[in-house]
Amino acid sequence: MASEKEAAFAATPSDAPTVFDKIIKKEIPSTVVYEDDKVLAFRDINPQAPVHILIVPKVKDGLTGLSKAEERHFEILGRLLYTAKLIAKQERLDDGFRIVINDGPYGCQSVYHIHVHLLGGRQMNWPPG
Ligand code: IU
Repeated sequence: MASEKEAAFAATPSDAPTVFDKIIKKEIPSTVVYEDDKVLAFRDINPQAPVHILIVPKVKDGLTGLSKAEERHFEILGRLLYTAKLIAKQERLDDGFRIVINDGPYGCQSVYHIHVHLLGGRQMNWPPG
């Protein structure tokens, strides 16, 4: 499998449907840990920590990445972060966790459907790579 960096540079930033649409529609299996009418959260297929969960809006509404955010996205952006907090509790990440939103090639974004990474279960390092 290509490295995340290679995948990010190979990805074409666009508003086209992505693999996440198929995961949301359950056309591709995933391990869902949380779902409501607006948000789906599932385990990352290539985990970078003992707990690595992606939290995605069910409707992209132009939000390919955070850099495309507009005022109409305030509610869903807040909901994504609040859901991350709920799942951190559900996963018992009581000693801490990390939230990541990659944006664009330099941010190592490979899927152009905004998503919040929730990482935990080990000591994180700083600065990040
Ligand atoms: P990124 O921030 O765009 O780089 O994150 C995309 C993530 O989606 C990355 O961590 C992949 O491992 C993950 N992923 C997945 O969980 N299931 C898939 O079918 C595909 C990517 I493609």
